[in-house]
Amino acid sequence: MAIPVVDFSKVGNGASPEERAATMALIAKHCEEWGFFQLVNHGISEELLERVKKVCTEFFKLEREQNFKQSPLFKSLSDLPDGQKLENVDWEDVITLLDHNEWPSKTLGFKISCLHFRDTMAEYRAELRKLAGQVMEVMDENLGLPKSYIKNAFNSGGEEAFFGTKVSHYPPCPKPEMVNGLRAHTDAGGVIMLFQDDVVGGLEVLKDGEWFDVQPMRNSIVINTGDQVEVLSNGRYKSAWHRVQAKPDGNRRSIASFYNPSMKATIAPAPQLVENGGVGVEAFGYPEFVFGDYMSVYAEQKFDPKEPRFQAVRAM
Ligand SMILES: O=C(O)CCC(=O)C(=O)O
Ligand SMILES: [Fe+2]
Repeated sequence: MAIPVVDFSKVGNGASPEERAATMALIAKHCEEWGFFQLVNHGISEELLERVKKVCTEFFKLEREQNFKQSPLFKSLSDLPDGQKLENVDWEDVITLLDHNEWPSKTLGFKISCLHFRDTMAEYRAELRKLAGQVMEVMDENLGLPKSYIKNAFNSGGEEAFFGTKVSHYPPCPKPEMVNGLRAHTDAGGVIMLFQDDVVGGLEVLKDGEWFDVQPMRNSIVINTGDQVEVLSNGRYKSAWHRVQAKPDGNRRSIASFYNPSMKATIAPAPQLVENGGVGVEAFGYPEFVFGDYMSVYAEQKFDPKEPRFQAVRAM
């Protein structure tokens, strides 16, 4: 079974009321049952997406590939005796783009290709930030929350929401059974938008105790919800476990954009979603906390179950 696909144009202005209602209901169901779905007709131009793929591939080849091949990780894997598995590492090359770090200028010279990378990724990030806003509004509506509820919660605490983009490559792995591409985890933050490789698969999501492929689909955007949406929705939208398998062939490109609360934002279940609102959220399991505190716990426990993280942050 493949993960669900949603035509996002059917929630937009051009859709009939019936089409819109049906698509909104589907998105609600996918958020509740999967925590993962793919958007097509999401409004981001094919031309931009093609450029993003090109500059990211070029960037990896020019700036990263050689280092990866010379990394201690590469050597550890080739030295590892058969039958063993490398623990606590991921077969992944990562750079992260932020608002004030649109490109990792410290590591790069002023090559033309890098300028293309920076400009294209800035354009892409602006589009993805808009898409995050639209997806959050759909979730507000489906959860019966006022418009912009989730966005305002993430932007609380006197700081703007965090918006980061992780550009990953999972190079072909000579011994894929001996290392993970990316170990299983749930995402800490809010709404995650993934532009994954058209061809090379490897991403899997856990549903009802079974792992499912997140099937590559040309120029689609995969949406998943993180731990903070689980808390805000009072458990209606659970963050799903996912992982990436290392693969023997092909270099998998995957660009994950995270729309997360600001570090100072206070996160708690929306009062509208807590039954018998007067009793207090503690009784229902999800704590109220500052997101920065959650992140300090997550930094130590990313690859562990989320429930102890909720417990830890409750005690802070
Ligand atoms: O690379 C991928 O496809 C998934 C990345 C991911 O799950 C993450 O960075 O949290
Ligand atoms: Fe993730």
